[in-house]
Amino acid sequence: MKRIVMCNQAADLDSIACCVVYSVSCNATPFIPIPREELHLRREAEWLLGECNIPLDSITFSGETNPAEDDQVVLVDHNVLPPEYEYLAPKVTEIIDHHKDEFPLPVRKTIAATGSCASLVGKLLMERGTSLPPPAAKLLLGAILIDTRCLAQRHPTAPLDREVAGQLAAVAGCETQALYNKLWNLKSDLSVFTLGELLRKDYKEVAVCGVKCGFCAIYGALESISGHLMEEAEVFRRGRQLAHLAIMSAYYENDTLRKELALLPKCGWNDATLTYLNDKGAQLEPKTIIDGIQVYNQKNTDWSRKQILPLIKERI
Ligand SMILES: [Mn+2]
Repeated sequence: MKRIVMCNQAADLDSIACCVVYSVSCNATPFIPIPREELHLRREAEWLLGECNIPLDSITFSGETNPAEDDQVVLVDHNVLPPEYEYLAPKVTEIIDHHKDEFPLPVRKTIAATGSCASLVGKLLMERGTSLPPPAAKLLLGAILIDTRCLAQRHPTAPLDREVAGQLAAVAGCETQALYNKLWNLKSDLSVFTLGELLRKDYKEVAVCGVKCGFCAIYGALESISGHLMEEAEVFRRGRQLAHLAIMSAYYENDTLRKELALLPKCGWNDATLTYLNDKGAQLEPKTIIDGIQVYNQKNTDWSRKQILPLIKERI
């Protein structure tokens, strides 16, 4: 019986932590669907894996395995398979996730609206009486802290995130604020990346009837990023044969959370989609034009890609 635990295509710290920890508990291979050489773009994840003594050669990346040969697939931190892995749907046996449930088949599902999927994985393993070694607890804890901005009293932190983080911190024996500060500094320092790397760093893609739409999430104001946004984004879009590309940014300005959204290329679809998103509650307002790209201020900052992506998908 060959089994993989697959993390989501953005491969953020939450996803990687859930994938690595849960795969050990169910005797499966952790599968991260990005090229191995792109792990270094997730500096906080790379650092925490090392800190928790997780050997990188115990993890499988895209191009290193053929998931078609596996018998069972467990999905963590996502329930919509990326277009190139859609064929795996009949092999999915279990899903642990905190995104809107869009998986059409009746499999074992643990899905709840927590800030971090790692909270659900941690809870599940502790409920099952699985002994969590301190490094595994630390890996999950780090993911929860990053996703909830150190358990901040605002969306998306849920009571379960706090409860599980407390239990994991006790097992890991580590100080949460110090761990968060280290991870946050690694995650928020974008100066080491090119614009092309920033577009690839936290990327998801959906397809409807062969029409592909990409979605880049960037930490930092789009205006503050050096490089020609339109040129780089168009190279990125054409390289992946995307009909549409959405770029979302999030950042703090004097402790106030700001979010921006831009849609490419310029076409009538954009206007209709923006109207649709606003009808649903996104509160998008024109903000500025960067390199010919209209950037919108997303005043509903409670919404992240988790909410926007399924709505955009409805519009493809
Ligand atoms: Mn997640």
